[in-house]
Amino acid sequence: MQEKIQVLREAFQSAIAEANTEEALESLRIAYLGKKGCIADLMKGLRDVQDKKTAGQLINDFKCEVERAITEGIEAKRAEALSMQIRSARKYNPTLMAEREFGSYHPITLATRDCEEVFAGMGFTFEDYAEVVDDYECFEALNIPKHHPARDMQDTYYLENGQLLKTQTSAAQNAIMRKYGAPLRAIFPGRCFRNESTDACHENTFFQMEGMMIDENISISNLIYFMKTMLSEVFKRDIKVRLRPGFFPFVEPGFELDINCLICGGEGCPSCKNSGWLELCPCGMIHPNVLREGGIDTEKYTGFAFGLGLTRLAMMKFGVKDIRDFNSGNLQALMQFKSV
Ligand code: FA5
Repeated sequence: MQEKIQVLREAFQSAIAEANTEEALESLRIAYLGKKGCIADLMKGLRDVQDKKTAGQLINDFKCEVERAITEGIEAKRAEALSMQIRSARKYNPTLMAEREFGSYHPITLATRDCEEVFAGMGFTFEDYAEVVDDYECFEALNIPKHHPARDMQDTYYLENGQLLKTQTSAAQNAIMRKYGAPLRAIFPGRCFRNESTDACHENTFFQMEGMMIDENISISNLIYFMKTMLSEVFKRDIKVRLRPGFFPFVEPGFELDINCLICGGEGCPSCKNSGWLELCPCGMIHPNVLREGGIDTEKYTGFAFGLGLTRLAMMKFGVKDIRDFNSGNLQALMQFKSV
């Protein structure tokens, strides 16, 4: 019996060394431990053996050896398969990335970047400013004292603590003058809030981009040159503009710069309130009171400022007929600008 077991043990050892898969190990289990397997045969042979106890013990030891070797082999194979799975899951798979849907930049972000690029090329710095400001920043520093009728033009959201939601990017003018002094060239885009009834060209939340240039001998011709350059570079084509007098207490003289509506080509449509023109960029020479309030020497320096309606510019640039689409969160509408 001992010799028989030794022959089987050697055969088992070479078979298990070659069993590379869990299936191969399972086949070995059936061949050795199954009902009709080698060990069952050995047990049947016990009938013809005299020292049954010793032989039985030998068979049992061999059976335990086989069981342990097969169980350990299967566990090792399973651990190996699991770690392969984890490794391959971590692998970067470029084909999966290609199938994924990516978001896109908001058209106002795209328009802002275009403007920034144009102004950066003309030596302007780029500033950020708060959305919650106080009465001084938004009005008083801009030559709009309390009870001035010009306040009515901007229906303001006041907070309980007396602060307010910025109605115009001009609210940053004073802080920027105080921060840099003169000479100065800066643009500062920002979100503005007004309690307005909305229509195709009015939103209660919209973007403006303010710009200021302060230096010696700055005149209206500089203002007109910068406005024209900015618009022709942003739109990359000839567009009709008109300049007409406009009143803002913080500029003197003040102008309204309108753009010929690019949605209807000037014929009149809801996007331009049927006038064929869209108010886009009021501007003017900064009022001496405002310069003085910003700590600028008005004997030496003059400057211009403008308040570009960035959301309206994005409407015209991308042919969006209704300004409300920008804040709608309608992904189908916004995703169209993916490849712009
Ligand atoms: C102002 O806000 C002035 N601060 C602009 C300015 C700056 C004048 C510096 C002179 C010097 P106004 O309220 O007109 O002006 O707004 C400026 C531009 O913002 C408008 O021409 C328009 O393009 C845009 N705008 C104003 N209100 C809305 C609105 N409700 N929805 C969308 N765009 C608006």
